[in-house]
Amino acid sequence: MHKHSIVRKPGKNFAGGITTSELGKPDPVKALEQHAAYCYALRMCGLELTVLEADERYPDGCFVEDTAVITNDIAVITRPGAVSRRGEELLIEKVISGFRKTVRIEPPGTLDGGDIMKVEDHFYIGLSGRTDRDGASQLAGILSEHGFTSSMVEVGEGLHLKSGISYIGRGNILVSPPFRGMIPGCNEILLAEYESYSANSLYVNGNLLIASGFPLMKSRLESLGYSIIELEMSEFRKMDGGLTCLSLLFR
Ligand code: CIR
Repeated sequence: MHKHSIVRKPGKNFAGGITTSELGKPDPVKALEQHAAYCYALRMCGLELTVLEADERYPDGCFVEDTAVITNDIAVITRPGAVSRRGEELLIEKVISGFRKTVRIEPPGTLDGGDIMKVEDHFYIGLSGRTDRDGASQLAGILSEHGFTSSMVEVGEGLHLKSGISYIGRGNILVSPPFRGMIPGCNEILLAEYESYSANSLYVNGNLLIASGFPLMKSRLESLGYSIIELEMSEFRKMDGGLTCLSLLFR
């Protein structure tokens, strides 16, 4: 069970962040409303929230997932792969150090939290445009000192590992077509190509947060008995972000 969550509101210059999507500019007011709904959903899942104000120096700062990897006894502060995002992790480090001992990914390694997927006690570390082998090896070493196993997987397509795949408990993973077959031993729920964005879903305390607008995956998950909370994510999607990206969750 997760007890706490750290989130950061999107700022006025949210549209100034990095994106590859061609969905147009996000509306910062709408983004703030969608963020408030996200926070409400996390509270409904039983989490206590630390809600940070936007820091206008970092237009991508609401995507806090990328700044840390948190286990029950340690928080690994990342070194974001995008140069414009370096510094976000130091702001988060200050907050997390109230909850956990912290250690850092050291230069020249880079690592984004969006590339880290935990499946029970095993961590998958995606090697992507943001996470390099040095950053991944540093994380693997720290995790192993704390009793966790890990393995590296190549992220061929998309921004991060979790842009195309999410572990949703009960041995199930949501997978968009290019990410098929990457995670052994899990039951793959394969998404239609046109519903690929919905692969980034957030399983938290027995509830599954999904982006609205993906009826096919929603009905499949309902038929599997998941308790679903649907959230409008249009503005975050325009900036290549999804549901997992907006929070750090821990016990
Ligand atoms: C970026 O490109 O860094 C942001 N615009 C989106 C980050 C999304 N984060 C995530 O998937 N964990």
